[in-house]
Amino acid sequence: MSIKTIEGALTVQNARFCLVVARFNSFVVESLLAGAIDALKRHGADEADITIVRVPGAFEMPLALERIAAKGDYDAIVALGAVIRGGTPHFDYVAGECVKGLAQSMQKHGLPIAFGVLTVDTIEQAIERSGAKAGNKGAEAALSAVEMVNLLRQLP
Ligand code: INI
Repeated sequence: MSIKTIEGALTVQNARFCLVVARFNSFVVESLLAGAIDALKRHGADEADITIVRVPGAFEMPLALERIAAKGDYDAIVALGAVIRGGTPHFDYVAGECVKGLAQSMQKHGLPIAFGVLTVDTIEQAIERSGAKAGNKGAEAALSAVEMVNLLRQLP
C-alpha cells in the first residue's frame, strides 16, 4: 500500500503575486524584496504578474494587505518587513499587530500570505537574515507562497 501525499510544487505558472513591502528599516527590507523577486522569477513567476505595494511600516501592513486580499486580484501575498527590537516595548506592539492582522486576512480570505517580516533583537540579526549567513528570509517567504499556491490548486 502506498501513502498518498499532497504537496505543492516549487515552480509555478500563471500565478499573480503581490509583495507588500515596509519602508521602515529599508536598508534590510530592500534586500528581502530583491531576494523575493529573484526567487519568484527563478521558480516560474512572470515579472508582469508581480506587483509591489509599499507601506510605511509593519504596523500598516495589515490594513493594506486586507484591502488587497479582499479584492481577490492575487493568488498569494508576500509581506516583507523588518521589526528590530529597541529599548522600549514598541517592538512587541508593532510585531504583534502585524502578525495578527496578516494571519487574520489569510484565514478570512483563504489566501496564502507569506510572512517575510523579520522580528529580531539586533540589526546584526536582521542583516544575517536578509542575504548574509542566515540566508534571505524574503526569498524563503516567496518560495512558501509558491508552494502554497500550488498546494491550494490541488486541495479539494
Ligand atoms: N516599523 C517597522 O516596520 N519596523 C520597526 O522596527 C519599527 N519600529 O521599531 O518602530 C516600525 N515602526 C513604525 C510602525 O510600523 C509604523 O509605521 C508607525 O508607528 C506609524 O504608524
